[in-house]
Amino acid sequence: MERKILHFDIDAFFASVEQIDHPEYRNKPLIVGGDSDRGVVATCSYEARKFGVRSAMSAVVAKKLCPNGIFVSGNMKRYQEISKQIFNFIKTNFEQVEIVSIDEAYIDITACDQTPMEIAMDLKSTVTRMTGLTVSVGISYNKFLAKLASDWNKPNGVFVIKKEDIPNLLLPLPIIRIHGLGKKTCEKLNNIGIFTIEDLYGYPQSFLNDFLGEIYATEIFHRIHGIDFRPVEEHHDRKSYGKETTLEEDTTDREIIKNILDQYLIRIHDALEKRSLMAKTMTIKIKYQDFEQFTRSFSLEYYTNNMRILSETLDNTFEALKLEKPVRLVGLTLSNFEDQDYKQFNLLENLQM
Ligand code: TTP
Ligand code: MG
Repeated sequence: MERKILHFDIDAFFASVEQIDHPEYRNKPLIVGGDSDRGVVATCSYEARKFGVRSAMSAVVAKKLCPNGIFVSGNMKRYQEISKQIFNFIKTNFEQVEIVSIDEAYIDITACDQTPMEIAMDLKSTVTRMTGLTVSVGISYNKFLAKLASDWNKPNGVFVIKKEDIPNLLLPLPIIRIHGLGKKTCEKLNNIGIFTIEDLYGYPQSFLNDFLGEIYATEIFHRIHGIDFRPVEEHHDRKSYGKETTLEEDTTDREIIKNILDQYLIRIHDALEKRSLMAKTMTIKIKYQDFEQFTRSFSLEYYTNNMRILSETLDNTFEALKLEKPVRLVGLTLSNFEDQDYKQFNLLENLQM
């Protein structure tokens, strides 16, 4: 039976929360995260996007593009609180929910009585009533297409992708729209004249192996043909959570690197919170300009999900790390998990909570 999958994504999440909490920011180009000149943009309002400002861009570049932009450092606690409120509502009302980030979830609505469009409209209006935020919703028969659909007419959009829309709807899309295909891989493909999904259609699956490795190549090849078997999974049985990225420009600047790691920690911490997990081991990964790479790990004596302890661990591990050459890639992983329900009494943690 064909599945019905809904993808839910809050519009300009951190920036929209700031605009709700501070009416003076409304309808203005607002940039969250660019605290200092060394800062990195976490997100920005749609008003700022008109100027080309984007997530993960340096604050310096953002300021150049949008000189009248208002920069705020953000309030992670508040974003987490709102995220929890929304996802608690969703989890209470739907059986099969997979929360994938602080503002994004998949819901398997195959067994629901209402039509997908009714569900989408109800969900959108309830969340807006509850929080003042707008969300975009995508509906399709698998996760890849549902996510593509929620992105289709953001902000405040709803879009349905049906079987008969494939492949025509996919063909003209630039390959960067394929969820899972990174910026660097896209650049490499662009360099050999592949710009759209249609361009990729001319090649066999094995062609992608050189770029992505065989297993991942199969998955991406499926996706461009509208196939995605991944189930909506309530609990990820993962051994680690991590995030890494190739920098826009290689750098020797420790502050830039630390800033990125700090942002990753926030996101990874959030992912653990959502799954009631605590971690013991933190690993920083660095790849130099010449592709030499190394990792530095630190294991605590106890499991924790306390942000303050995790931040200190990151500060100390990073402090001890020597950078000898320009860096092209930075990554952070937390591993060695335990479920919060099995949390042992820990004096240090209890004191710091
Ligand atoms: P996104 O959903 O990717 O972005 P968004 O909600 O701001 O905008 P959109 O309307 O396009 O969905 O990410 C959710 C939040 O996660 C975002 O508000 C801020 C945070 N974030 C970062 O801190 N760093 C990042 O690089 C990205 C992409 C997001
Ligand atoms: Mg979003």
